[in-house]
Amino acid sequence: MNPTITAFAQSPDKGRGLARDMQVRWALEEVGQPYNVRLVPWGEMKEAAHRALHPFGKIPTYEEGDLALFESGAIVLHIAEHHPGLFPDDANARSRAITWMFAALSTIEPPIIDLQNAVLLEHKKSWHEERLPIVKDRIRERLGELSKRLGDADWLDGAFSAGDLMMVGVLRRLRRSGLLDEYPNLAAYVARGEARPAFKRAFDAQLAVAASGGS
Ligand code: GTB
Repeated sequence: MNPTITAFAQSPDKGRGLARDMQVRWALEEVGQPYNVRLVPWGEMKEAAHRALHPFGKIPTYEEGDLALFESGAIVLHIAEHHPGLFPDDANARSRAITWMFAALSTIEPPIIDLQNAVLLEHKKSWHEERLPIVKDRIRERLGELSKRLGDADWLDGAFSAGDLMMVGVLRRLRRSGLLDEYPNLAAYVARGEARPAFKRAFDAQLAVAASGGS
């Protein structure tokens, strides 16, 4: 049975692939696993039926038989563990790929989310202009370190893995800020991820939802 994921019926990004079902779609496309999508309207996101799947009332979720998961990282990990294509065969290399997934979500992403909150939610605060450069510099610190580690390599640790998928997914959220362009090797890394056929299929599927108005 094909898994079913949830996604925004009306995504605020209008299909630019920034909502987190994108990473799940991308992982499923990488491993060639067909999937169904249940679109969740805003009004239903916090209702009991959806909260039974996602305690925090968000997307994405993942259902496969009697298994129900939430958290995009956990879902991508599950997909990578059960299909060839996103984890290396070597056990140590696999653990390193998982380490990069965690690095994406727990080291690189938090200051990026902080910037989004600053721009979207705090822009009218008296201290906004003073705080913004501090928030941006925290991101620069992490990007500088990541950029050094990546160097001239195509991917973070050998072949493309679920670690790269999660990292590219996180870094894409920076595009509008211009910060990514300060690190040409990271900008090229993201472009390499976006050029993968599986990424394009996932992106187009998400865009099609926006184009149809979420019906
Ligand atoms: N840690 C969880 C995960 O990784 O799965 C976070 C899940 C999450 O934040 N989901 C968001 C959500 O459902 C969508 S992805 N929000 C609805 C709510 O909280 O009520 C975050 C997101 C939303 C919108 C854009 N955008 O429009 O650009 C980008 C990212």
